[in-house]
Amino acid sequence: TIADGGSRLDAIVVGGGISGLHQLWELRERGFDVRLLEAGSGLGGVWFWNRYPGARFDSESYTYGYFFSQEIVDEWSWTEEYASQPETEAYLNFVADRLDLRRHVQLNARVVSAHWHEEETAWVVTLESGEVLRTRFLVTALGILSKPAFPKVPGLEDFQGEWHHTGLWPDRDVDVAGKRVAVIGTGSSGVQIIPLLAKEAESLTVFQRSPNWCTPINNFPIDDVRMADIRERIEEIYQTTQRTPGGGIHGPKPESSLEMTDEQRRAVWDELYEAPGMAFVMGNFRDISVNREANANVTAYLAEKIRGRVNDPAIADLLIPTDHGFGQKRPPLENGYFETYNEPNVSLVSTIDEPLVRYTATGVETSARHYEFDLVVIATGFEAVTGSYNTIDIRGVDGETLVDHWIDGPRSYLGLQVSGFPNLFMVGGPQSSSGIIPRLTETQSTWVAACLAHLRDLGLTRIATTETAEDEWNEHVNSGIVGTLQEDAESWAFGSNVEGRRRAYLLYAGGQPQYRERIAEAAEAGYKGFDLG
Ligand code: NA7
Repeated sequence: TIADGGSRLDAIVVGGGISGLHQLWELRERGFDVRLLEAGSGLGGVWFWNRYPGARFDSESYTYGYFFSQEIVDEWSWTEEYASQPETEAYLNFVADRLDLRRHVQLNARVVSAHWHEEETAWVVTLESGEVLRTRFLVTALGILSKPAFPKVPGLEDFQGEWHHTGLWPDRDVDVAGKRVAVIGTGSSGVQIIPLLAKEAESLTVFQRSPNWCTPINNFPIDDVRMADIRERIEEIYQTTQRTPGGGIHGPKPESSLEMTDEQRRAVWDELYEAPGMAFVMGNFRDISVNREANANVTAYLAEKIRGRVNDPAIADLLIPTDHGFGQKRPPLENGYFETYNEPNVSLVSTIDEPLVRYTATGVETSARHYEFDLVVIATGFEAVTGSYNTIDIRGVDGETLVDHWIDGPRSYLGLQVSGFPNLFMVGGPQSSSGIIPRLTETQSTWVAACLAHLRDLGLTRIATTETAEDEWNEHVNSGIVGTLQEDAESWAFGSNVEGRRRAYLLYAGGQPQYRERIAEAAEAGYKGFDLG
């Protein structure tokens, strides 16, 4: 190990989700003295915290899970094409046990600060408990959607009923039967939980700010025969995930939908609408994501689907987005979502027409009236990507804070490092993420582990990216999004779901294959853009 006495670790990984666990394994395999710090009382990250009813993958279970370990592939059987939260949480715990990762894991270890000490060439990491750890390298695997965002509506502390954020759901049954329930927010989380709450609640009131272009998930069970087939094809499946922009099995159709007749493209869309998972979203014609006319056609097709599934035309109108076209922001996948609004106990309130004013002791007041609730479900999403970084006091060279460095939006080189923050690596950080996150972060964590091994081989202890390299990456990331249809919509990819948050692009629009190529090139060129010392 690099350790030269004292109690300094070689590396600390912050975050015990699917990305952090893989990073831990990579570093441990290469013989580093590594510890993983996790704020929660269990492993799983997103799949530990988001235990609300209906939480599940909308990418295929076997494309979300790990490919790197033959034992895991051989010994784990997924039971559904799109696994539910309990199954995924169990999977990640199985992985931790099977690969003997737990002895490097510290749970209930919330990091409050990480300060760079140049004279020690080390990060000094302080936990909420007051415990102080020293490490040569620090790797953050904080998750892109992990810091819950709340509506800026006052008075939650006055509400006498029960309330939960979907991203902080308690580890117990929440009693819904016979209750008057509210849901605020209709993104992926809202769309997953709403149909299930509607089945049990006495009444369900959905507060919607913007509707989404939801498409059916068409989930199905995986039996032994299918699981055996998946195992047999695992290498081929993996290779597909490495070629598609989103890291899944669905890639865009190269044909132009505009060159087809209306009947021809409708036939394709009918098929995709019935197909499982992200087929409609990621396996659609390439031109719908870049050409406004092509996009308007598919958007009209989906509006018709919504009208066909919702009995009351006025409600259907409310559920049809008018502020963005299909795919301009990440569409939720649904199971019976639209039909839920045909149920007599379900009502839909637009917070555009009727803004939320405050919570009261017994419910919620809007600009129009007061509603009484026993349970309020807050499904307003997350302070995406950089939100989780803002919860830690991270200080680099000369005490500069990361918050200050990112005041005008995130900046990084390759989404891996930030100038002025030596020996700090991000996996699943800003300016790198897109698509199926584990497919991205596995590339990053392998890269980071190889980089640290390279430094060790050369007897070096410090790696820091330059401002020039950071400027170039910033330019590359931002020029990739300017003028696109995605840029023309308000979504969490720009932080727009959170009122008052400065608009800045948080993701990487170049696709996973290009990203992989870029970071591999930098490493092959002797860690171009980094100063090694
Ligand atoms: P999302 O997708 O960010 O959705 C949050 C939802 O909450 C969205 O409908 C927001 O409306 C709504 N929202 C946010 N603030 C308010 C206020 N103040 N009042 C009413 N409604 C509000 O988060 P999710 O948790 O559903 O999903 C996150 C990701 O997880 C998802 O994309 C998948 O990748 C998995 P808006 O559209 O901003 O007007």
